[in-house]
Amino acid sequence: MNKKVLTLCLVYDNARILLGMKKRGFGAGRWNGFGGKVQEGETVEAAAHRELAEEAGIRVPELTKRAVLEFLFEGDPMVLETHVFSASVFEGEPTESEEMRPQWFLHPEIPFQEMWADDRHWMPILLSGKNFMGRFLFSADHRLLEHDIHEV
Ligand code: 6U4
Repeated sequence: MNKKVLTLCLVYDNARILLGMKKRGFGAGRWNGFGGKVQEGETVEAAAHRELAEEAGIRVPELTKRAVLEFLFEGDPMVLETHVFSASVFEGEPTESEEMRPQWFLHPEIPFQEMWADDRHWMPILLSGKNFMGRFLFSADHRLLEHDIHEV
C-alpha cells in the first residue's frame, strides 16, 4: 500500500474559521484548510508551518495536533494520511497566494456544500475542541462512500 503524508491546518477562534479557496491542483474549487505534502527530510509539523506560510501568508507560534485522517479512493492503492493541526493565535494578515484565496467564515456559515464531503463529519468535532481519527473512502469521482470517525 502506498502512502502520501499531508498536512491540513485550521486556524479558528470561538466565532470564525479561516478557510482557503483552492485555486489549482488536487481539490481545486473547494474551500479547505491550508496544507500539502510533507517534503523529504521535513517533519510533519514543519511542513504544516511551511504550508500555512506559503498558502495563507501567516505564521503561528504554536500548532496543536488534532487528528489523523486517512483518505482512500476506490481503485487507487494510495492512502492520503493527513495530519490535522489547529491554531488560534497567528501573526500576519491572511493573504491570497498562487494556490489559495483565504477567507474568514462564521462557524454557522462554513460552506460545507463547497468543501470535501468528509469535512461536514469532522469539522464540528474539531471546533468543539476534541481530538479524533478518521478513515474515509471516496469513489473515483470524489463522492464519499464510507466514513468512520473516532474521538480520541
Ligand atoms: P502541490 O500542488 O504539489 O504544491 P501540495 O500543496 O504539496 O501540492 P496538495 O495541495 O496536493 O499538496 O495537498 C492537498 C491538501 O488537501 C492537503 O492540505 C490535504 C487536503 N486534503 C486532501 N484530501 C482532503 C479531504 N478529503 N478533505 C479535506 N482535506 C483534504 O478536508
